[in-house]
Amino acid sequence: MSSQPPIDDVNDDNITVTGPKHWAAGVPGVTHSMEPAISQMGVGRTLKLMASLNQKDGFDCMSCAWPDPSHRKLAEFCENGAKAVTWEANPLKVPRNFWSEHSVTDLLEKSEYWLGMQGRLVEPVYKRAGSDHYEPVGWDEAFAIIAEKLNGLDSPNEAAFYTSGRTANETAFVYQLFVRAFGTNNLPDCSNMCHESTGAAMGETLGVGKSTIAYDDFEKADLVIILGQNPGTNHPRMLTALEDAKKNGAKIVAVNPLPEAGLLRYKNPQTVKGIIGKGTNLADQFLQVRLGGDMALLQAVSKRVLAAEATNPGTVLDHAFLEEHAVGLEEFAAHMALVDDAEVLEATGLTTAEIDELAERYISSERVIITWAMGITQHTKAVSTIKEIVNLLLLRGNMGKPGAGASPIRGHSNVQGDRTMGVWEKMPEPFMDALEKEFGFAVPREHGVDSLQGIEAMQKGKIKVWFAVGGNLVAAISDTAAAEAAMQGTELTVQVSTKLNRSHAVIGAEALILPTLGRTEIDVQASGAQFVSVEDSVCAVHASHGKLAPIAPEVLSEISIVTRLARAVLGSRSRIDWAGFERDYDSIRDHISRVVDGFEDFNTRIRNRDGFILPNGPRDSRSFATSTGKAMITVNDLAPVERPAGRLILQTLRSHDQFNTTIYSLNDRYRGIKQGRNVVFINPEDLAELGLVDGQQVDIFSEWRDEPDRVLRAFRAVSYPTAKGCAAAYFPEANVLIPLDSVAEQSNTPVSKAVVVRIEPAREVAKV
Ligand SMILES: Nc1nc2c(c(=O)[nH]1)N[C@H]1C(S)=C(S)[C@@H](COP(=O)(O)OP(=O)(O)OC[C@H]3O[C@@H](n4cnc5c(=O)[nH]c(N)nc54)[C@H](O)[C@@H]3O)O[C@H]1N2
Ligand SMILES: Nc1nc2c(c(=O)[nH]1)N[C@H]1C(S)=C(S)[C@@H](COP(=O)(O)OP(=O)(O)OC[C@H]3O[C@@H](n4cnc5c(=O)[nH]c(N)nc54)[C@H](O)[C@@H]3O)O[C@H]1N2
Ligand SMILES: [Mo]
Repeated sequence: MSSQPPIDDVNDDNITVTGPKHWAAGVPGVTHSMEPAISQMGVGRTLKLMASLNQKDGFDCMSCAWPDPSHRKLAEFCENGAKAVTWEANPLKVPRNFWSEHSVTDLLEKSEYWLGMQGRLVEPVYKRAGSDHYEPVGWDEAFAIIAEKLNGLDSPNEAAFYTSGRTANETAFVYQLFVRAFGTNNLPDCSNMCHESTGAAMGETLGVGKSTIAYDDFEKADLVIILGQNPGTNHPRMLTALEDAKKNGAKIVAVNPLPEAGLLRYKNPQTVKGIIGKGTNLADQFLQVRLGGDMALLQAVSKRVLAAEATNPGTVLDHAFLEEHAVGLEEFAAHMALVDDAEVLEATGLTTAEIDELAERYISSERVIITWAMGITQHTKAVSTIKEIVNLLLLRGNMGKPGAGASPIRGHSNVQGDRTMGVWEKMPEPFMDALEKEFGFAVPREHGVDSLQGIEAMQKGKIKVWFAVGGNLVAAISDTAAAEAAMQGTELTVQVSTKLNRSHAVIGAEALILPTLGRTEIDVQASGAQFVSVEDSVCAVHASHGKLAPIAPEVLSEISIVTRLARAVLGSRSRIDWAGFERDYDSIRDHISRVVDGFEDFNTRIRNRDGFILPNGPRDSRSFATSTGKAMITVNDLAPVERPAGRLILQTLRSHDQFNTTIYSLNDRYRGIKQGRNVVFINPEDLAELGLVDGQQVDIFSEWRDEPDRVLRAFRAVSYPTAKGCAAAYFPEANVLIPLDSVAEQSNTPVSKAVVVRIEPAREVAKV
């Protein structure tokens, strides 16, 4: 299919490969984080920022949704948080002559890395139909252009309004309110590509799509099982919580096709031992599972739990819990009896002894937490796999008691809060009723499009306007070529952004870029300095106060942009006090307190230094708002990932130096890669079987149904200890390989962790 977007403009001969590291963080982590910050921002700005990062009167780190402990350390941030902050707070600006010097065609030739390095966006720019250049435009004119376009559509459903998970609660609330007042539920967001499978599985089985534990539960657990997650890179502060859990006697099991550095050993930069010592061995058991093998593994463990109960009746299952709070045990037990051991071994690539050991650990632990992230959610059987996580936990009552529960670890720092605030194409009816009651307009009830359906609707010409608060959809979603063509077929695209990315070059006939303040910056409105709030992975809501002067006086906050847009688009059609929202964010919080469950008295409680924790039925009272009113043990049919002969299963993942589509550097220190990203990690036995050698240039073909192969050319094969039959390459480069309709059942999430690929020697060697 069509060619790949430009990847790094580097000479592939510069790539150095030294093999995986077995420990994470420690002093190198700290120096790695501070060096770029100090060199890009100077000592003064760096110290000011780092001293308030994740502190109670400071701002919330925008890197991930890992929660804050209530006793915060002086430096409550990690290497990758520091990178994210530096990336935003670097005072470099995109200069005005940039727009005349670089055409859109020119920007299409640039890599994500180059685009991100151009500095902060500081003025609105507009690309007219027929022109190949953006040009500066005033704010009022920009809003007028959008209003005219939106109001000229045949139906509000011809526009879609995307959100990336950095958007704060207050912004998300006014944004969804504007979109629904405009008349559509087309509110796709990055969750659709992220934890959507989690929401679907947990919502159905537990009645809540969020973590059922609190931060302190980690230190109370006997066993923490980490499935499909790379905390050393993506949630580095989680390693401190795991270390604390270990100190209190917990055992840790990591299940992953890759021996990720942070899962094996951790050197805590906050302790002397971490700085000069060997650090803490984290995983007591490492299970090198095959891609997509987790569902089989979970079923095999549940089968052993049930077998142990049969041998010693009354001693293994938590009968009191099951009788009072759960349904479905009998059907589940009957189904587990049919689990085929040979099929499990094939799907997981593990040995019987390894699975027995995990089952024994589970049975002998009174308090178990299971955490997971993208290694679980981005598979065809993701929703079923998460239901199996729930099943396993329920069998022994690991729900709603200290030190136990299901803990999806979120990605973007406020992706969970955005959902709570109503950013969802299919918000439940009670929320819509509350919104209607509060604001007195007819809220549209027809479900909107998710991210993938948005692309498909563009392909059919049904979506003509794409508006995005943050994010980089064309780079983040599957099948880059198809997604880009779809986006380029729209009439108007609008990006509200801090920095340039590919989505500013892959645009509709007309396009606008609206620069906005980031979380590090002070947001002053008519009533004074404002703050916003976020919700972390364990449902804790707290305030975030910007600390730096805005990058430029013309740049508007996201709330200013959304409320001014609402006024321009809706005019006298809307009786909502948008100007009042902009003037004082407390007025937004007043409405939220009446519309969103758990936010009563929001303005008072958000001013507590610790914020507050949202109610959670399973966690607080073992109550489950499901269709049966009980926790649901479910029956799910196993369908392991099939690997045709001579093919590999490829996962796409993050390097240590990127945040999603933002590339901080071309290195991946923990995996021993420097100065390049065009690599594919392959097990040495697979390399030999394919007749390839380490370091060879290869082409990667993705085979899907009877469609022509998708291809990624001139990648370097890296011999790496990944599970046999399983390869890995970096996202977003490898997204060209993921077919648009390869999606998780029920959640419609792209299957980014299991692409069937054929790997061949490169037809041409990369340009030097
Ligand atoms: N620094 C930094 N922090 C981030 C991000 C970032 O890009 N950079 N992104 C944020 C976002 S939005 C998210 S969603 C999270 C993502 O956090 P992660 O989910 O940790 O991110 P990935 O890099 O996709 O890593 C997936 C992990 O799952 C493993 N895996 C893949 N497939 C399977 C499988 O089938 N089974 C099992 N058991 N394991 C598997 C991979 O080997 C890898 O270790 O991180 C957030 N935090
Ligand atoms: N193949 C593959 N694809 C994946 C994944 C994968 O593992 N593999 N992971 C998926 C996941 S988990 C996710 S969450 C999505 C991510 O998808 P997105 O959320 O759409 O992508 P990001 O790269 O996080 O968006 C980065 C952009 O956000 C803008 N930005 C940054 N800060 C701010 C801010 O404060 N305000 C505003 N308005 N804009 C800001 C910047 O312009 C930046 O370039 O990607 C998904 N795609
Ligand atoms: Mo994510």
